[in-house]
Amino acid sequence: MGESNGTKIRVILKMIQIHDNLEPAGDDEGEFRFQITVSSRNRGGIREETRLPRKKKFYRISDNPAWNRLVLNELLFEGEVDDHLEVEILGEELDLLTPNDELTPYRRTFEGDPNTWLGIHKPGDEGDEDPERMNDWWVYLEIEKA
Ligand SMILES: [Ca+2]
Ligand SMILES: [Ca+2]
Ligand SMILES: [Ca+2]
Repeated sequence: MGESNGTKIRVILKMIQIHDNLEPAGDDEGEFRFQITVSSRNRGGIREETRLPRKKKFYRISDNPAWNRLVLNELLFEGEVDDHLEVEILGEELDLLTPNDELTPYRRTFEGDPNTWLGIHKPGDEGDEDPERMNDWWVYLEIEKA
């Protein structure tokens, strides 16, 4: 096998921030749920799926800049990888009378030495093409050594 010196990491969704609640004007809060997949082609294939919220149907989140943050600190993955990790977060805003609305999918691929991935991946630290800085919502993702 010869692949025994991988790096054990934890992937944590620290916080999200909603900039468009995907509701008609005047409705301050959307009802959001998230489907998250952390995967890797290492170790014969890794796939960890998380549904948030875990215990209720949705989070109510406003897009008012004064209170549009939701602190989560949810562990999405813990395990050993060698040189590849993908994180996908699909957000859905629930509606009763019309089809649900979807947030822009968040997708990021990490490659190379996992030690170079460590830290908080957040909006605004990578210029115009920042993957965490989407038009309708922002993602704060932490990768730490386990
Ligand atoms: Ca809606
Ligand atoms: Ca709604
Ligand atoms: Ca970033």
